Amino acid sequence: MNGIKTSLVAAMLFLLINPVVLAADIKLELKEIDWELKNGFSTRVWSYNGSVPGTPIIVTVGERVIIEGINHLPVATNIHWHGLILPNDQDGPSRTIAAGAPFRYDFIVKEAGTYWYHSHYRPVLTQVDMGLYAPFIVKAPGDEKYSGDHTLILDDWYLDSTGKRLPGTARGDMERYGNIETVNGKTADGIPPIIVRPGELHKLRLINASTAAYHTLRLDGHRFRVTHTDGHALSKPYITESVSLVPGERIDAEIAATGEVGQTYRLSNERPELGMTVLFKYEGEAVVPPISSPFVAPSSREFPGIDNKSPDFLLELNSSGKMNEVTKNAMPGVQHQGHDMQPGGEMGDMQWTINGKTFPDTEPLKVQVGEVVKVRFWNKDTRGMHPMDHPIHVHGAKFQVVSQNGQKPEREMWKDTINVPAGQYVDVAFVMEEKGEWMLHCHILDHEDGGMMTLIIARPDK
Ligand SMILES: [Cu+2]
Repeated sequence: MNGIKTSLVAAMLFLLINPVVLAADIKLELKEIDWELKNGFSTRVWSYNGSVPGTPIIVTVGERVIIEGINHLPVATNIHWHGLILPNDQDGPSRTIAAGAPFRYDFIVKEAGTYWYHSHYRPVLTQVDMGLYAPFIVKAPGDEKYSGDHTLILDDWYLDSTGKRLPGTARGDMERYGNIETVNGKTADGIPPIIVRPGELHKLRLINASTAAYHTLRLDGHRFRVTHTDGHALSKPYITESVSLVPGERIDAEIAATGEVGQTYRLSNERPELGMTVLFKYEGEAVVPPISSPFVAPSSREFPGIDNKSPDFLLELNSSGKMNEVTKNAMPGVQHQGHDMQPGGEMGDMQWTINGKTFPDTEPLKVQVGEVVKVRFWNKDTRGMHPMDHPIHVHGAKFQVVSQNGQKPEREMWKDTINVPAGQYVDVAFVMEEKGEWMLHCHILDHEDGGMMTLIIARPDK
């Protein structure tokens, strides 16, 4: 009895001294497994907790997240919390997890939205292509009112008929593209259908984890109401027939269930023959009245006067025909693990540059914490046979898209990854909230590993 009293007192004292913090404890074990993409068809992958995608981390805004784990992979790695604003020393690229080593991350999630986590250890292409990615969902108040809240994480794989990884690329390009496309690690009839009743309102959280492939999705007979881009709640949600996602991008969209009971509708990208199709099956009684949207649009967050500010930095994106060290090292390192995997196509001959240089020789952007910074990404990569778009991703900040090729966007746009089409320029503006060295790079991972990356160095004083 006394023992119980003592431990109760101890517990109360503990609570008095330590304020109660809602904390999510996540355990992650990185390991190599065989993963079934559909019935009877498997491939060797690297995983977080034995699945691809890895264990989804689902938390609420303001929550403290403690992630502990161990790396059982035969290689070093790290984990990047893509899109989250957090202290620099809690983000992947600033700390390496050696093969066999334990790790711990501890941070507070500041903003609701759809994010993801993935390896950022170079060659990043190898690690993400092997399956090291998973959703990171920060729920907002009201999300529980949706009839269904579905995270769909998109990827592609280049495999032979036995599931063995093929070198190179399935398309006649330099980047690594697959011949099999997946939703949540499953392809074709391996993808479970979404069951829908008329009148329901479903939320889709779309994440493009492909290393190079772009995906444009349509849902037969339905339209998307886009509420978030890259985890940012839109001040003006909009309705569209299709949604496009470049590598690294996320879109949250509502689907109003206006179909008919007994019917099935297909959500597919532009290459349904590769297996990226989710069936929406209508079953059961209609919901009357129809579910209305719980989404509350925030007010505008545009930077005042940003249109007229001239860019603080100009980053010219380009390519040239040389090989860099990361690219050279990527292939032997992977072959050593016995996967016969190589980076995409002829990437080994290419160098992808920012202002004529490849990482780590690129010039960093030196900025002050809290100051508004405007950057122009200018894609000069238009030469010859292979003009390339470059989806540019910034760590540690969300940016306002100020203009695209000199035109103000149709509606307010905040993102952490933006496509910069070949020959065009995009102006963005952001504030770094956390000090440290943050990365800025192309999210076509062949290009990132091939040098198209630099640092944003944020200091309290310049
Ligand atoms: Cu690129």
